[in-house]
Amino acid sequence: MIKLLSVSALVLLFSNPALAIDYQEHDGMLMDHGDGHLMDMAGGMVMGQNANTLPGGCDSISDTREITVHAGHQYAEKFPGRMFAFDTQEFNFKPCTKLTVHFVNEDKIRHQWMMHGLPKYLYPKGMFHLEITGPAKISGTLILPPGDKTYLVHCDIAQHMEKGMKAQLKVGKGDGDLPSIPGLTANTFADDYNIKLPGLISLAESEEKAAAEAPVAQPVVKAAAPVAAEEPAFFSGITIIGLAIGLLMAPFLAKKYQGMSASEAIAYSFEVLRAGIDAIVGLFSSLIKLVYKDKTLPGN
Ligand SMILES: [Cu+2]
Repeated sequence: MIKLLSVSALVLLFSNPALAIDYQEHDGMLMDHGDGHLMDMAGGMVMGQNANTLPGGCDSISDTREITVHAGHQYAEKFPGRMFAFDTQEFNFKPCTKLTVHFVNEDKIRHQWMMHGLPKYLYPKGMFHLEITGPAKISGTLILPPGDKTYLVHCDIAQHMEKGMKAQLKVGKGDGDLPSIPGLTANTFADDYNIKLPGLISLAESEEKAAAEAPVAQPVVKAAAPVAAEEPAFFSGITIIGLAIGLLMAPFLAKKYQGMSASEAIAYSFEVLRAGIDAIVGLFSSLIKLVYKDKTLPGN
């Protein structure tokens, strides 16, 4: 019974946040700031709102459409390496369509549905733009221009497009495809997710081997040689001499230090060190005398 209760408690605990998501509705709260720019106190924003003015070349509204676009992390899960996405990557409408977009941001961060390339005489900066901090919904309306053209739709928050929040909207037949649209067009910079770690390691090793075996241009070798020579070896000659002296002295010193206090031991160490240096200096000076004995200049 207790087990059953705890299981139900766990189920409740983990299912509750999913049930509790309450989308804030911004459509009734927006204030019109003119030029199609609408904002509300909760951070919702619409730019390029146009429900009435026909773009040049449109005799009438050809079609009236309403779409709901979801945005969020979960829509990127099917796209390897991507973090954010819309639930739709391609939209298609007739020229001169009156389009209402209901934008649902499911993440607890800010996202945009921003369309570029619209005629600037009608849309400030050529943009139609919905923006909201989620979870929330916001809606806007525009009238699409005439002609066949492909428009970029993306989220302009830093790195969100690069991480996958990118789509294309084709009016009429469009005029081509945009790159790096998740699941639709090839990445501008391709990633390879099929290769496994051991594969990557052997690839790196074979590249290293190939680089080592490859004939290198002569000047590069010449320039690199002195640098390589200056690099200290892990065990230099001095280190080995030091280690040898240390090992030889260790039993002798251990015996000497027995029963000494710390200060006595330090004082004694300095005494030994001084004696050692004296001995080495003496050795060197006698060596120098020996070497230069026969090389005295004539007349001296
Ligand atoms: Cu975003």
